[in-house]
Amino acid sequence: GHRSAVVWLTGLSGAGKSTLADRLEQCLHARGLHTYLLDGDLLRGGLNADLGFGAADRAENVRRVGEVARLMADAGLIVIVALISPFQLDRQAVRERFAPGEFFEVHVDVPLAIAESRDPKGLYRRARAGLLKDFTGIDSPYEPPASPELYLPTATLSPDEAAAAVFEHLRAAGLF
Ligand code: GGZ
Repeated sequence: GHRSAVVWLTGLSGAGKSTLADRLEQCLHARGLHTYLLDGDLLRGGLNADLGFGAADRAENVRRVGEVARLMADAGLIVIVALISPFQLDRQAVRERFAPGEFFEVHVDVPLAIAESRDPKGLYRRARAGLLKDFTGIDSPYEPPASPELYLPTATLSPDEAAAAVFEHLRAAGLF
């Protein structure tokens, strides 16, 4: 058996959250651990299809995903969340729904210029052109975590290295 937990990946679009989340989930599955991945980009097609990208809608997005993560942790899962979650206050409110040692905030950090140069969906290009409003890092702020459980600079870490760092952190914390 293993303890339940939430691994909350926060960072810019293009920082590598979804890739890291996928690799981490593979690592955990390989060890027989039970997980569920909540990816912001995918949830916005269903559970959060009614929400946009203004500050109030992002707050509701983060709150809702936090509550779903709470339920899944109650069911005994290791929940991986990949959400930009740009506002310190919203992330703090989610943290308070969990016990100490149950919530792991991971700052997936990349310089804006690198995230922008990746731009796999052309979103930064559209935001720069003024075609996409309220885009994080362009005309909407990202507030970095003051004291995350883990800091991962993904400009200098490969996805596998980043996933291994999270895996080792969870093991060192006694999760499994
Ligand atoms: C930020 C946006 C925006 C705006 C669309 N700002 O990297 P992606 O493309 O594939 O995934 C991002 C996703 C962000 O959704 P989140 O639910 O994680 O955001 S938040 O936690 O702030 O509520 C991005 C895409 O949606 N996307 N428009 N304006 N990202």
